[in-house]
Amino acid sequence: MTIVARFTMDYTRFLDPSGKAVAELPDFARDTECLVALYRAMVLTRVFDTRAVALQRTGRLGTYASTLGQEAIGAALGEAMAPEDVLVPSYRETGAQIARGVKMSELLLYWGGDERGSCFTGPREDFPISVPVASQSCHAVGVALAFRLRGEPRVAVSVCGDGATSKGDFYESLNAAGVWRLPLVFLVNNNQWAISVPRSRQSAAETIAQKAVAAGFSGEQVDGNDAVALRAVLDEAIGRAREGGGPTLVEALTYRLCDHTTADDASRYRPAEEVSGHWAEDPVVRLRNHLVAAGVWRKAEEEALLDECSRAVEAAVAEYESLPPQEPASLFDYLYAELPAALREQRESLVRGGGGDE
Ligand SMILES: Cc1ncc(C[n+]2csc(CCOP(=O)(O)OP(=O)(O)O)c2C)c(N)n1
Repeated sequence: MTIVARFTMDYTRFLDPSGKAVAELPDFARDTECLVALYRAMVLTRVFDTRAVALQRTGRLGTYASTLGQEAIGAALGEAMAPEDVLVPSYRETGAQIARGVKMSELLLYWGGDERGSCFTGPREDFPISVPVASQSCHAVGVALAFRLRGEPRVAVSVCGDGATSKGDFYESLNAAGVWRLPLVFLVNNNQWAISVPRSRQSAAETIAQKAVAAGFSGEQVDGNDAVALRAVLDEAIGRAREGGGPTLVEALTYRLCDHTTADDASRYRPAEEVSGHWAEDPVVRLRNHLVAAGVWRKAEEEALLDECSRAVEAAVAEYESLPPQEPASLFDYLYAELPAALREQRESLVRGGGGDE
């Protein structure tokens, strides 16, 4: 017998759950300002998230997919991507979107059911939130192929959950990205649950990262609650993609500390002890402990930051709530360059006040 292939999967962690360094920190992490920037981004995400859930609970937002427990992923991705790169997100990338300049009021508009929330004033070429799971992996392949054809040194990053990696779209995207060696990073937020389906029933593979092996490129795991590890791994994967080294699959191991969305009640399928155990891994507390131990973060800084974040979030809420509602007919305006006849009729009927479907 001849062995024709072997593979290993790396796992990266720099900070343990208490915030203590367990390996020599990467260069960027020796600059405490850089770590403080990561921490600030994580706290802003959490403050926004808490407020968004409260808005939904009081009937001021349609629905919302919280990112509680996954703040390190968004913050690190936001720092690792260059402005000219393109983010092709799922619905749990609030942190990365804010870090890339999507306005919080736009995110609220989106979750309030308003199309204008997907028309970002900041990152104009970033994709809107994708609710169909894994479809955004295919879109990212198209974006990365365009970069390649135009000879632009830009990278596409698609983000999805562990459940999405069971979809054909995901496998097909990996395959195409591998064959064409595209400048593309697949980031998987493995938060252990796809609504009520646990990771163990999602795939028999030992890691999700190893799905890249079958597509001919490298995959790796990273502690998804360690912002330093995420930033280091994503920097490397994005840098490699930019320099022509092809795609990477990064599996970030984390946990969804919240319900799936505000329409879900996770206590019906998830044991309370499982959730409380994972609070010990809280990514925000982990980085804060590290900064406090390094002597660069004190109570005063924390209070000032919370105050600053609350004020920014309240300003976004005020902006969101002050915008007059969208015209109902705009429902027809964003899918087709030219409306097919049947939809044109419906649109006209809606404008006339006939309810749209006579
Ligand atoms: C194509 C498609 N099928 C089914 C759904 C319904 N759905 C919404 S979220 C979800 C689970 C996704 O889980 P995962 O990919 O792990 O992401 P997470 O929500 O945990 O971040 C499903 C099945 C959908 N949105 N799109």
